Amino acid sequence: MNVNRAVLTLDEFTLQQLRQFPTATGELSRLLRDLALAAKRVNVEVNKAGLVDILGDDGSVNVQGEEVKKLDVFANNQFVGVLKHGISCAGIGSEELDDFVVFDDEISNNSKYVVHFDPLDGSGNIDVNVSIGTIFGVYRRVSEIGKPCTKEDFLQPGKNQVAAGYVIYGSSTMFVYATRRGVNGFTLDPSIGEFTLSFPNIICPPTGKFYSVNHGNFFQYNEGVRKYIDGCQRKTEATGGPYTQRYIGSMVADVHRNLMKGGIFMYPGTTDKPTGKLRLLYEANPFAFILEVAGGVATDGTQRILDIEPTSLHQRTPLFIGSKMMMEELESITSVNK
Ligand code: AHM
Ligand code: MG
Repeated sequence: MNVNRAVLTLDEFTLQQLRQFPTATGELSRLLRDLALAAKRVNVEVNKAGLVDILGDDGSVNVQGEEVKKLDVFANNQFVGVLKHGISCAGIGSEELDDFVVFDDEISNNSKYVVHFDPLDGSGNIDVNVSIGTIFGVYRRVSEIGKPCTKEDFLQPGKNQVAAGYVIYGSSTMFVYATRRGVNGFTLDPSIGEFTLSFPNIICPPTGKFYSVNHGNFFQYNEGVRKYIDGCQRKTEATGGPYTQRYIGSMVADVHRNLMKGGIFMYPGTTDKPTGKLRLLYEANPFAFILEVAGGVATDGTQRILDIEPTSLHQRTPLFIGSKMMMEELESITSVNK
Protein backbone atom coordinates (compact mmCIF):
# COMPACT_ATOMS: atom_id res chain seq x y z
CA MET A 1 0.00 0.00 0.00
CA ASN A 2 1.31 3.45 -0.90
CA VAL A 3 1.64 5.88 1.97
CA ASN A 4 0.25 9.29 1.09
CA ARG A 5 2.80 11.69 2.59
CA ALA A 6 0.66 14.62 1.56
CA VAL A 7 -1.57 13.63 4.46
CA LEU A 8 -0.38 15.08 7.75
CA THR A 9 -2.22 14.02 10.87
CA LEU A 10 -2.89 16.36 13.77
CA ASP A 11 -0.29 14.53 15.89
CA GLU A 12 2.34 14.71 13.16
CA PHE A 13 1.61 18.37 12.64
CA THR A 14 1.91 19.32 16.32
CA LEU A 15 5.15 17.32 16.57
CA GLN A 16 6.56 19.19 13.57
CA GLN A 17 5.65 22.47 15.25
CA LEU A 18 7.27 21.26 18.45
CA ARG A 19 10.59 20.55 16.76
CA GLN A 20 10.87 24.24 15.96
CA PHE A 21 11.13 24.92 19.71
CA PRO A 22 13.98 22.85 21.15
CA THR A 23 13.03 23.78 24.74
CA ALA A 24 9.34 22.89 24.40
CA THR A 25 8.16 20.02 26.58
CA GLY A 26 5.42 18.71 24.31
CA GLU A 27 2.73 19.27 26.92
CA LEU A 28 0.60 21.39 24.60
CA SER A 29 0.84 18.76 21.84
CA ARG A 30 -0.35 16.14 24.31
CA LEU A 31 -3.18 18.38 25.43
CA LEU A 32 -4.33 18.84 21.84
CA ARG A 33 -4.12 15.10 21.31
CA ASP A 34 -6.28 14.56 24.40
CA LEU A 35 -8.86 17.06 23.16
CA ALA A 36 -8.88 15.44 19.71
CA LEU A 37 -9.43 12.03 21.29
CA ALA A 38 -12.44 13.28 23.24
CA ALA A 39 -13.74 14.97 20.08
CA LYS A 40 -13.54 11.68 18.17
CA ARG A 41 -15.54 9.94 20.86
CA VAL A 42 -18.14 12.69 20.85
CA ASN A 43 -18.25 12.57 17.07
CA VAL A 44 -19.18 8.88 17.15
CA GLU A 45 -22.13 9.61 19.44
CA VAL A 46 -23.21 12.72 17.53
CA ASN A 47 -23.33 10.63 14.35
CA LYS A 48 -25.49 8.06 16.10
CA ALA A 49 -27.74 10.66 17.69
CA GLY A 50 -30.65 10.06 15.37
CA LEU A 51 -30.51 6.33 15.97
CA VAL A 52 -30.14 5.74 19.65
CA ASP A 53 -31.85 6.74 22.80
CA ILE A 54 -28.95 8.93 23.88
CA LEU A 55 -30.69 11.77 22.08
CA GLY A 56 -33.07 13.89 24.09
CA ASP A 57 -33.42 15.77 27.32
CA ASP A 58 -31.98 14.07 30.37
CA GLY A 59 -34.40 15.84 32.66
CA SER A 60 -31.86 17.97 34.51
CA VAL A 61 -31.19 21.70 34.16
CA ASN A 62 -27.67 23.10 33.89
CA VAL A 63 -26.31 26.06 35.81
CA GLN A 64 -27.48 28.44 33.07
CA GLY A 65 -31.06 27.30 33.64
CA GLU A 66 -31.23 25.72 30.21
CA GLU A 67 -32.32 22.24 29.26
CA VAL A 68 -29.45 19.78 29.15
CA LYS A 69 -29.43 17.27 26.33
CA LYS A 70 -27.96 13.86 27.06
CA LEU A 71 -25.24 14.42 24.52
CA ASP A 72 -24.12 17.53 26.42
CA VAL A 73 -23.54 15.38 29.47
CA PHE A 74 -21.79 12.70 27.46
CA ALA A 75 -19.53 15.25 25.77
CA ASN A 76 -18.72 16.96 29.04
CA ASN A 77 -17.72 13.64 30.60
CA GLN A 78 -15.45 12.83 27.66
CA PHE A 79 -13.58 16.13 27.81
CA VAL A 80 -13.28 16.13 31.59
CA GLY A 81 -12.12 12.50 31.46
CA VAL A 82 -9.31 12.92 28.92
CA LEU A 83 -8.04 16.10 30.54
CA LYS A 84 -8.13 14.65 34.04
CA HIS A 85 -6.29 11.50 33.01
CA GLY A 86 -3.84 13.23 30.67
CA ILE A 87 -0.63 14.85 31.91
CA SER A 88 -1.10 18.38 30.64
CA CYS A 89 -4.08 19.85 32.46
CA ALA A 90 -4.36 20.97 36.09
CA GLY A 91 -8.05 21.88 36.01
CA ILE A 92 -10.98 22.88 33.85
CA GLY A 93 -13.96 25.18 33.53
CA SER A 94 -16.96 23.88 31.58
CA GLU A 95 -20.28 25.29 30.50
CA GLU A 96 -21.89 22.19 31.95
CA LEU A 97 -20.43 22.47 35.46
CA ASP A 98 -21.35 24.94 38.18
CA ASP A 99 -17.78 25.67 39.22
CA PHE A 100 -14.18 25.24 38.15
CA VAL A 101 -12.76 21.77 38.68
CA VAL A 102 -9.28 21.48 40.23
CA PHE A 103 -8.03 17.98 39.46
CA ASP A 104 -5.64 17.98 42.43
CA ASP A 105 -3.66 14.78 41.97
CA GLU A 106 0.10 14.46 41.67
CA ILE A 107 0.29 14.45 37.88
CA SER A 108 -2.31 17.19 37.37
CA ASN A 109 -0.70 19.45 39.98
CA ASN A 110 2.50 19.29 37.93
CA SER A 111 0.70 20.21 34.72
CA LYS A 112 1.17 23.57 33.05
CA TYR A 113 -2.27 24.30 31.65
CA VAL A 114 -5.89 24.91 32.53
CA VAL A 115 -8.64 24.61 29.92
CA HIS A 116 -12.05 26.22 29.51
CA PHE A 117 -14.50 24.50 27.21
CA ASP A 118 -18.06 24.31 26.03
CA PRO A 119 -18.36 20.57 25.36
CA LEU A 120 -21.31 20.78 22.99
CA ASP A 121 -22.35 24.22 21.85
CA GLY A 122 -25.57 24.74 19.92
CA SER A 123 -27.07 21.64 21.45
CA GLY A 124 -30.57 22.99 20.77
CA ASN A 125 -29.78 21.98 17.19
CA ILE A 126 -29.13 18.30 17.92
CA ASP A 127 -32.72 17.26 17.38
CA VAL A 128 -32.82 18.79 13.91
CA ASN A 129 -29.50 17.49 12.59
CA VAL A 130 -27.75 20.85 12.37
CA SER A 131 -23.99 21.21 12.94
CA ILE A 132 -22.92 21.59 16.57
CA GLY A 133 -19.51 22.01 18.10
CA THR A 134 -17.01 21.98 20.93
CA ILE A 135 -15.11 25.18 21.85
CA PHE A 136 -11.96 25.36 23.99
CA GLY A 137 -9.38 27.83 25.28
CA VAL A 138 -6.04 26.88 26.87
CA TYR A 139 -4.18 29.00 29.45
CA ARG A 140 -0.79 28.59 31.06
CA ARG A 141 -1.44 28.56 34.79
CA VAL A 142 -0.14 31.45 36.88
CA SER A 143 -0.08 29.53 40.18
CA GLU A 144 2.86 27.51 41.41
CA ILE A 145 3.47 24.24 39.54
CA GLY A 146 3.39 21.27 41.90
CA LYS A 147 0.37 22.60 43.79
CA PRO A 148 -3.33 22.47 42.92
CA CYS A 149 -4.34 25.15 40.42
CA THR A 150 -6.29 28.16 41.71
CA LYS A 151 -9.10 30.54 40.78
CA GLU A 152 -6.51 33.01 39.36
CA ASP A 153 -5.53 30.42 36.77
CA PHE A 154 -9.11 30.27 35.53
CA LEU A 155 -9.88 33.99 35.61
CA GLN A 156 -7.27 35.21 33.14
CA PRO A 157 -8.11 37.56 30.26
CA GLY A 158 -8.45 35.88 26.87
CA LYS A 159 -5.25 37.50 25.58
CA ASN A 160 -3.37 35.06 27.85
CA GLN A 161 -4.59 32.03 25.90
CA VAL A 162 -1.75 29.97 24.48
CA ALA A 163 -4.09 28.05 22.19
CA ALA A 164 -7.78 27.93 21.37
CA GLY A 165 -9.89 25.89 19.05
CA TYR A 166 -13.14 24.30 18.12
CA VAL A 167 -14.50 21.09 16.72
CA ILE A 168 -17.38 21.22 14.27
CA TYR A 169 -19.53 18.11 13.99
CA GLY A 170 -21.02 18.77 10.56
CA SER A 171 -21.13 17.41 7.05
CA SER A 172 -17.55 16.52 7.89
CA THR A 173 -15.97 16.76 11.32
CA MET A 174 -13.21 19.32 11.70
CA PHE A 175 -10.75 20.25 14.42
CA VAL A 176 -9.53 23.82 14.06
CA TYR A 177 -7.00 25.28 16.45
CA ALA A 178 -4.90 28.39 16.80
CA THR A 179 -1.68 29.22 18.53
CA ARG A 180 0.01 32.58 18.11
CA ARG A 181 1.81 31.04 15.13
CA GLY A 182 -1.34 30.44 13.08
CA VAL A 183 -4.71 28.77 12.62
CA ASN A 184 -4.89 25.31 11.11
CA GLY A 185 -7.86 23.10 10.25
CA PHE A 186 -7.95 19.29 10.27
CA THR A 187 -10.70 17.15 8.81
CA LEU A 188 -11.52 13.80 10.38
CA ASP A 189 -10.78 10.95 8.00
CA PRO A 190 -13.20 8.30 9.30
CA SER A 191 -11.37 5.54 7.45
CA ILE A 192 -8.30 5.92 9.67
CA GLY A 193 -9.88 7.76 12.60
CA GLU A 194 -7.41 10.65 12.34
CA PHE A 195 -7.76 14.39 11.96
CA THR A 196 -5.71 15.28 8.89
CA LEU A 197 -4.47 18.71 7.88
CA SER A 198 -6.91 20.08 5.32
CA PHE A 199 -6.84 23.86 5.80
CA PRO A 200 -3.28 25.00 6.63
CA ASN A 201 -2.68 28.55 7.79
CA ILE A 202 -6.27 29.82 7.71
CA ILE A 203 -6.62 33.55 7.11
CA CYS A 204 -9.98 35.28 7.58
CA PRO A 205 -10.68 37.30 4.42
CA PRO A 206 -10.53 41.04 5.30
CA THR A 207 -14.09 41.44 4.08
CA GLY A 208 -16.88 39.13 3.02
CA LYS A 209 -20.54 38.96 2.17
CA PHE A 210 -22.07 37.26 5.20
CA TYR A 211 -23.59 38.80 8.29
CA SER A 212 -24.94 36.57 11.05
CA VAL A 213 -27.27 37.84 13.76
CA ASN A 214 -30.56 36.84 15.35
CA HIS A 215 -32.98 39.18 13.56
CA GLY A 216 -35.77 38.18 15.93
CA ASN A 217 -34.11 40.36 18.56
CA PHE A 218 -33.75 43.36 16.23
CA PHE A 219 -35.98 45.72 18.19
CA GLN A 220 -34.16 44.87 21.41
CA TYR A 221 -30.76 45.95 20.05
CA ASN A 222 -29.45 49.47 20.65
CA GLU A 223 -29.68 52.11 17.96
CA GLY A 224 -26.10 51.70 16.73
CA VAL A 225 -26.47 47.95 16.21
CA ARG A 226 -29.82 48.41 14.46
CA LYS A 227 -28.26 51.01 12.19
CA TYR A 228 -25.40 48.66 11.32
CA ILE A 229 -27.79 45.81 10.56
CA ASP A 230 -29.73 48.19 8.36
CA GLY A 231 -26.45 48.93 6.58
CA CYS A 232 -25.91 45.22 6.04
CA GLN A 233 -29.11 45.15 4.01
CA ARG A 234 -28.19 47.92 1.57
CA LYS A 235 -25.23 49.96 0.51
CA THR A 236 -24.64 52.96 2.76
CA GLU A 237 -21.84 55.44 3.22
CA ALA A 238 -20.41 53.27 5.97
CA THR A 239 -21.10 49.76 4.69
CA GLY A 240 -20.55 47.81 1.52
CA GLY A 241 -23.89 46.01 1.74
CA PRO A 242 -26.16 44.44 0.84
CA TYR A 243 -24.65 41.39 2.48
CA THR A 244 -26.15 37.92 2.71
CA GLN A 245 -27.78 36.98 6.02
CA ARG A 246 -26.73 33.54 7.34
CA TYR A 247 -27.62 32.51 10.89
CA ILE A 248 -28.18 28.95 11.92
CA GLY A 249 -28.10 29.44 15.71
CA SER A 250 -25.02 27.31 16.20
CA MET A 251 -22.09 29.62 16.85
CA VAL A 252 -19.42 27.15 15.81
CA ALA A 253 -21.03 26.71 12.39
CA ASP A 254 -21.81 30.41 11.94
CA VAL A 255 -18.35 31.65 12.93
CA HIS A 256 -16.58 28.84 11.05
CA ARG A 257 -18.31 29.88 7.83
CA ASN A 258 -17.40 33.53 8.34
CA LEU A 259 -13.80 32.66 9.24
CA MET A 260 -13.38 30.71 6.02
CA LYS A 261 -15.39 32.91 3.66
CA GLY A 262 -15.33 36.35 5.29
CA GLY A 263 -18.19 37.81 7.29
CA ILE A 264 -19.35 39.16 10.63
CA PHE A 265 -21.14 37.39 13.49
CA MET A 266 -22.96 39.34 16.17
CA TYR A 267 -24.66 38.43 19.41
CA PRO A 268 -25.37 41.90 20.86
CA GLY A 269 -26.85 42.72 24.24
CA THR A 270 -30.62 43.19 24.27
CA THR A 271 -32.93 45.28 26.41
CA ASP A 272 -33.82 42.11 28.34
CA LYS A 273 -30.24 40.77 28.48
CA PRO A 274 -27.76 43.66 28.27
CA THR A 275 -24.77 41.30 28.28
CA GLY A 276 -26.27 39.06 25.59
CA LYS A 277 -26.25 35.30 25.73
CA LEU A 278 -22.77 34.06 24.96
CA ARG A 279 -20.26 33.21 27.67
CA LEU A 280 -16.91 34.99 27.81
CA LEU A 281 -14.59 32.24 28.99
CA TYR A 282 -15.53 29.28 26.84
CA GLU A 283 -17.40 30.79 23.88
CA ALA A 284 -16.24 34.36 23.14
CA ASN A 285 -12.57 34.18 24.20
CA PRO A 286 -11.57 31.11 22.17
CA PHE A 287 -13.19 32.48 19.02
CA ALA A 288 -11.74 35.96 19.62
CA PHE A 289 -8.27 34.41 19.87
CA ILE A 290 -8.72 32.31 16.73
CA LEU A 291 -10.13 35.18 14.68
CA GLU A 292 -7.40 37.61 15.77
CA VAL A 293 -4.66 35.14 14.84
CA ALA A 294 -6.42 34.73 11.48
CA GLY A 295 -6.45 38.52 10.93
CA GLY A 296 -9.98 39.26 12.17
CA VAL A 297 -11.31 41.36 15.04
CA ALA A 298 -13.53 40.63 18.08
CA THR A 299 -15.10 43.15 20.45
CA ASP A 300 -17.96 43.44 22.90
CA GLY A 301 -19.03 46.68 21.19
CA THR A 302 -16.75 48.85 23.27
CA GLN A 303 -13.56 46.90 23.90
CA ARG A 304 -11.47 44.04 22.59
CA ILE A 305 -12.87 40.74 23.88
CA LEU A 306 -9.39 39.46 24.73
CA ASP A 307 -8.76 42.40 27.10
CA ILE A 308 -11.80 41.77 29.32
CA GLU A 309 -10.79 40.82 32.86
CA PRO A 310 -13.12 37.96 33.82
CA THR A 311 -14.76 37.85 37.21
CA SER A 312 -16.72 34.60 37.06
CA LEU A 313 -16.82 31.33 35.16
CA HIS A 314 -20.18 31.77 33.48
CA GLN A 315 -20.17 35.51 32.79
CA ARG A 316 -21.72 36.62 29.53
CA THR A 317 -20.61 39.18 27.02
CA PRO A 318 -22.01 40.81 23.89
CA LEU A 319 -19.94 39.62 20.93
CA PHE A 320 -19.11 41.14 17.54
CA ILE A 321 -16.56 39.12 15.61
CA GLY A 322 -15.37 38.74 12.07
CA SER A 323 -13.55 40.15 9.08
CA LYS A 324 -11.43 43.21 9.82
CA MET A 325 -13.08 45.64 7.38
CA MET A 326 -16.62 44.63 8.32
CA MET A 327 -15.74 45.12 11.99
CA GLU A 328 -14.41 48.58 11.10
CA GLU A 329 -17.69 49.40 9.37
CA LEU A 330 -19.56 48.28 12.48
CA GLU A 331 -17.33 50.37 14.74
CA SER A 332 -17.70 53.47 12.55
CA ILE A 333 -21.47 53.28 13.02
CA THR A 334 -21.84 52.04 16.59
CA SER A 335 -19.24 54.41 18.05
CA VAL A 336 -21.44 57.39 17.17
CA ASN A 337 -24.70 55.61 18.07
CA LYS A 338 -24.27 53.96 21.43
P1 AHM B 1 -25.80 27.07 24.04
O1 AHM B 1 -24.44 27.24 24.68
O2 AHM B 1 -26.90 26.92 25.03
O3 AHM B 1 -25.79 26.01 22.99
O4 AHM B 1 -26.13 28.47 23.33
C1 AHM B 1 -25.19 29.08 22.51
C2 AHM B 1 -25.75 29.15 21.12
C3 AHM B 1 -24.74 29.60 20.11
O5 AHM B 1 -24.13 28.51 19.47
C4 AHM B 1 -25.59 30.38 19.15
O6 AHM B 1 -24.86 31.34 18.43
C5 AHM B 1 -26.62 31.01 20.03
O7 AHM B 1 -26.75 30.14 21.13
C6 AHM B 1 -27.93 31.18 19.37
O8 AHM B 1 -28.81 31.81 20.24
P2 AHM B 1 -30.20 32.40 19.76
O9 AHM B 1 -31.10 31.24 19.50
O10 AHM B 1 -30.68 33.25 20.90
O11 AHM B 1 -29.97 33.24 18.53
MG1 MG C 1 -22.65 27.02 24.53
